Amino acid sequence: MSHLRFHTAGESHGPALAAIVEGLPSGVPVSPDAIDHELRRRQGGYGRGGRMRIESDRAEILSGVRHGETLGSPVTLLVRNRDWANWTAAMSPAPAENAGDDEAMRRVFFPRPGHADLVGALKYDRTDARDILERASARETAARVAAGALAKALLGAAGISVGSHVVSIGGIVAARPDELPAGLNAASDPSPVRCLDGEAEGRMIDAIDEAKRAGDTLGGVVEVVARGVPAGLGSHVSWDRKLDGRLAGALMSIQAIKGVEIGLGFEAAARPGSRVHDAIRLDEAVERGGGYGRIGNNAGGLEGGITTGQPLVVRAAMKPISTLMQPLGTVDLRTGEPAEAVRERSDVCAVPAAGVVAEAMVALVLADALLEKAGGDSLGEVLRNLEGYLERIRARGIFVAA
Ligand code: EPS
Repeated sequence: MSHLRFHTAGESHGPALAAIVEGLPSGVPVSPDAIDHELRRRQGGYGRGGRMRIESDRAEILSGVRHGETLGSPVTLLVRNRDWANWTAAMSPAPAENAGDDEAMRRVFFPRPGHADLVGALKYDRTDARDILERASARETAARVAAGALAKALLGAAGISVGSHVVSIGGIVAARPDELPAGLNAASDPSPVRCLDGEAEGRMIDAIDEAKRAGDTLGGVVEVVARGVPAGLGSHVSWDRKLDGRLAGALMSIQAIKGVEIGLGFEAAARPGSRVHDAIRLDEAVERGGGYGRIGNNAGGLEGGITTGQPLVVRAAMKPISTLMQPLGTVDLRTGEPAEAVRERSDVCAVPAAGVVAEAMVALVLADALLEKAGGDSLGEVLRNLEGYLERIRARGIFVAA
């Protein structure tokens, strides 16, 4: 991301998480309530553990916003960890007086298979895997969601919305409605698993209960849909400018995400081309596609690394969380002796939350691509640039139609 950049910092049980977002134009409306709404959505979902009863995430805006609008300067967001109060000694930045007390320091010597614990400890030369897992934790995604809320504010001003729903949990697949609701989050958020299929929802909840009883965890698949995306974001000319690659990279960077599909995704590999590609037709109603419509959207709104003007449809597959209450075998990092992996309080299933995180990452990538196409120093300038471009591609569609 070169036009909109962001960084996060913070440990799961440290004082706070932070995000710095750089590159937003001035004049983007920022409502603290809208950021906190996204943070609340991320905290929800059936299958979350005890931590979410401790946290009540809110973003403090430390820079870059004045009187409800961005200034064009870097925006700093801070999300405090309430659980920090219980970890001040174990996570103290200052040298600890009782550093030799492994229990009080909450040191972790039994790395969890599937987590960054072991390879992180090897790579960073740590014996206490807590030095790794605190940052590898999906708690970090709270900062991404706060940053994503700013990207959504920019996109919203440009007529682009980003929503998501859960497609499957633990192998239980939701029936896909013929047409996704226009207000996707309004339809999915009320479901405890953010799923549009009420029947599958019940079975997903039962499966999460069953996994919890068995000391196990469940993964699943989420789908993100962006509407109002103009044709022409991203580019075909170089590998690192292709928007499908940028989206896939951003989604794969989310903790526990192991696969990404765009549109028909892997299914396309099994079909002949005639049943994959979306026929083109003139359709003046398709304003953001320049007057060109499609029969179907198997492409998921992307062709050649460029948006088509159709809804963008991307899915991300999350593996089951690696903290198991019935732990797998591991070794003691101090001695190499066989052991059981650490049992830390954790979630059974965080797939509903992963959808909200995936929305944030998609929004950040799209906002970056929008600024690349129609960038400006103020929101007004961005919107004028976007409108000028849309006018040009619309005129071209009408010309061909005439
Ligand atoms: C996580 C373990 C759990 C989750 C956490 C991610 O935290 P704890 O160890 O404090 O119980 O709740 O997720 C969050 C705190 C969050 O905000 O999403 C892990 O190890 O990845």
